[in-house]
Amino acid sequence: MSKISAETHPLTYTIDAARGPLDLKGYEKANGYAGLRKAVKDFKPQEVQSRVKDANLRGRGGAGFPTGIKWSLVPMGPDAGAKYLVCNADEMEPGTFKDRLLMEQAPHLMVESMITAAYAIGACTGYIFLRGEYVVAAANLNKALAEARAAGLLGKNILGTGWDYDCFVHTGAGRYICGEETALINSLEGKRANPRAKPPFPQISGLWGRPTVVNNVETLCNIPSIVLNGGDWFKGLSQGKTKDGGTKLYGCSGRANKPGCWELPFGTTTREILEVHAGGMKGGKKLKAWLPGGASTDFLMPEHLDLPMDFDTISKAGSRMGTGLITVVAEDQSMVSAVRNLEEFFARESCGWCTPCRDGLPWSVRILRAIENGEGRPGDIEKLMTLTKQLGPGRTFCAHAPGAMEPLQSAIKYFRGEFEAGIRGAAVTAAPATAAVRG
Ligand code: L3W
Repeated sequence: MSKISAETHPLTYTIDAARGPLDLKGYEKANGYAGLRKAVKDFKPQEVQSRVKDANLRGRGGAGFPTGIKWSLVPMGPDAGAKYLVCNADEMEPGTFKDRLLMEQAPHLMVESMITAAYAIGACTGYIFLRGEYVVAAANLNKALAEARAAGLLGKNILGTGWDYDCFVHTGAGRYICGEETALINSLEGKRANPRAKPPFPQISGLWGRPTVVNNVETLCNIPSIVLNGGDWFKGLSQGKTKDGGTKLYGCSGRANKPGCWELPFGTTTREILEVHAGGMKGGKKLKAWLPGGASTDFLMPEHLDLPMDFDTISKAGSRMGTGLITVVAEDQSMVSAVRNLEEFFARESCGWCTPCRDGLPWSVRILRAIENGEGRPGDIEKLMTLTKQLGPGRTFCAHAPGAMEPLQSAIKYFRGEFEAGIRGAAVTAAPATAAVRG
């Protein structure tokens, strides 16, 4: 990896700088709060929005929606009334741990980002909706918020602007579905975490029915340096590897030698992530398949390793980049077992609000368990394929079940032979791919 500097690795630089003292003093020494100070001194809120739009910052939570466009949908002006900024820090996607690192190791970056983004949309209150198990992050963030409050960076008349804003940590009670933005909003309101129908999008009607922006941790943490350095600088960080700008916290887990998370130019290839940063496959095994970013994406194959990891390229290859933290499966691992494990997770985490998701996911688990034990019945693969359609996009309230069907449909597509082996009564064994590679 090239030398870490604020100009080339804005997130890692801050993490490294904060690693000594996590406190306000240490953060300010590393140019902390300079982005916020510049925003309130040099720019009107809409000008901060324009800067973020120029940077073409796309959401890092999994969907890649342009942040500047999301913000521009929020009503502005003196009569706009109460507005909220919510940070989606309910990081629970299997294999995804990038936001935890940011919040634990650079809590003031999160706080500065929550203030700067709130200034841009004119929010009166911010909430960091934090995964309940992230106790170290909660402690560090609460300490950083208290320090910022004491320094006049939060509260009344922030930095003499006349603008009042405060920000709070709200810890979740442990449900994956709270990462879906409208379920998160219901949970924040004290209701059961069922997703709401969209539209209306939260930017128009969100928390307490008021305009609300929900952004991911990593997305927000890019804001201060974009304000400081501008959109062209941000776009240049991807070094021409892709048309999307910036760096990305990519990662790797599964059967790799050195699982981890690294800030790299957007559009870095998976081969580089796996072979250079994660040290290759454990025990010299061959790579069998990989998930690009969390469990709710389609498996890709070794033939896809040289594609740039960006939203559009990975979509064209038949999957989604998602969170960009890959999970690798080795040649001797069973795809049926891998998928059964993932579907168990999704079935357990369904909120139960709509029937296809509530009943369809446990059904897929029962069939997969039978196949895994060599007790599958003729027609089971077809039943699974039907489920992937019936739980697919447009059939459910939110993206939970359609996301859950992605690893299943792609595993059957590429490794149908392994599923068939479980139906004939044979024990499940790892087998080579049986389908042609897409894209
Ligand atoms: C205004 C429109 N706003 C979309 C906004 C929307 C939201 C953002 C993305 O799921 C996926 C999911 C996971 N006018 C808009 C609009 N927006 N159209 O854009 O919206 P959307 O619906 O595309 O996605 P989503 O429902 O937010 C995100 C997948 O990412 N994922 C990652 C999961 C990550 C975690 C985690 O722990 N960090 O769970 C991985 O693949 O499955 O499909 O703000 O309001 N017309």
